[in-house]
Amino acid sequence: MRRGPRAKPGFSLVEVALATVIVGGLLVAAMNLAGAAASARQLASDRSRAVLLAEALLNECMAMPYADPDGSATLGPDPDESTGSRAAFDDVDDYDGWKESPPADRTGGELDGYPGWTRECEVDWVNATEPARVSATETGVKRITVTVSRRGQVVSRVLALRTAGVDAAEDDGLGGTIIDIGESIRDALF
Ligand SMILES: [Ca+2]
Ligand SMILES: [Ca+2]
Repeated sequence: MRRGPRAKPGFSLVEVALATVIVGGLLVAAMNLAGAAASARQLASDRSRAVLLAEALLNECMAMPYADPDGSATLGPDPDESTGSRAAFDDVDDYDGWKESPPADRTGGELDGYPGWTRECEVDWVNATEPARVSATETGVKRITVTVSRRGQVVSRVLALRTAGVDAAEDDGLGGTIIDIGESIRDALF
């Protein structure tokens, strides 16, 4: 009795479909991995640029006198100092409420390469022994917080404490401590 012809070896439709699905899945995984690596690189780059931006404004602010030379005792710029740039700022708390997008130099010239970036500053009186506690009145200690964001996401935040005593002691002009914003410090101060 003759047997029918044996099926030729090859791939069935199901096998081909399965292989296509597997290869497709691997491709997607590889692309996701590449995408994640690119995002991580972008994030690292953003973070280092953001820290530089934040520290530049923090240092500029810290170099100012603690108190306004004209005697104004309220936080924030006086009316004649609100010129749209930081050119007329003459004391630490003039930077309170400052917000710029994109970041600019003191005279208002936009910094190249930062479209979509925002830099802002907040200055508060804080308790000398407990800098997490904000005070409504003068304490002799101002806490300066600079935040840099990109497209609405905070990328860097640095802060420092500035005391009135530094001016009296005629320190090196950078009185205070720049505090690196580790998670523990963030928890303690925000
Ligand atoms: Ca002022
Ligand atoms: Ca002021």
